[in-house]
Amino acid sequence: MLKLYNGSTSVCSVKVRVGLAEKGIEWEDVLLNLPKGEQHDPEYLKLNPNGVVPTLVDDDVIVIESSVILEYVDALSSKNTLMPSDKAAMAETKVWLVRCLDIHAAINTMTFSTVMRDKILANKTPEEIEASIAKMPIPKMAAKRRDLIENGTDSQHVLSDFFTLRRMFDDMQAALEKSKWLTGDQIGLADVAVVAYVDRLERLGMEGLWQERTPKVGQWLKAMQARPSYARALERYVSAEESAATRAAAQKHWPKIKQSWEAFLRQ
Ligand SMILES: N[C@@H](CCC(=O)N[C@@H](CS)C(=O)NCC(=O)O)C(=O)O
Repeated sequence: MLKLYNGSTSVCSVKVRVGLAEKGIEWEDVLLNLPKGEQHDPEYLKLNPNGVVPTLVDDDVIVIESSVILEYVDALSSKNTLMPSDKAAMAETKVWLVRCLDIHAAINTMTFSTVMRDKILANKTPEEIEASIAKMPIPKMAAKRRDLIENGTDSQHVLSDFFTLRRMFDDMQAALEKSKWLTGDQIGLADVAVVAYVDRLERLGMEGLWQERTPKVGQWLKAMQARPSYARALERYVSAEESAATRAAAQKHWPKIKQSWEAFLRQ
């Protein structure tokens, strides 16, 4: 059986779990405790030298990068094919998969400049924080984490990632004005790849980012959340209490984010 090294609430883990559930493929979870730093264990680094989840192990094949894993999983069986067969839709899908790298970075910024920062500052000493950052194998990621913890929502990353978010919402709105799903009338790999990121923003109480300007994003999110794959990939990993606590913790950040977002949109 496929083995998925992943994190219960990690967005790119959710993304792959949604894909597996949409395909109707069973998998075995190996859940890593990310706040504890299990992704930096030397044994795990042999599977994923980037020190991140998810990693898929299919016998002797090791696949990293959530978008690549999604394509791999889709190719495993011809049942519930997610990659569109239409050439233009296929190209659009691949562009969404590439864009996920930037989208992930933006979602990481919104999460770590707000609730994760609060959690880290409340539970770790400065020495412990530095020690966990020092274990991150990619210097660029470590520098960003340090910056988000030092500066929170004042970090330079928040403003620069607004650009990614605005383009994502605008392009989603345009696509969803044409068809029910991002690349056509059937759910596809692009929908599966993006849903966890938008869902995370909603969990952070940031739905105000799309409600007025790009309302199709919210309708699409609801449609994705109503699918059985969402319950299989997300709800069974995160309790209602945990979700409510995250939303409550995020609430205090929204006024500042809203103000900066509106200023950014006026530019
Ligand atoms: N581009 C990678 C990003 C993976 C990634 O950053 N994963 C996060 C969780 S969503 C992680 O493992 N973070 C661990 C850490 O920050 O130390 C992918 O899509 O697989």
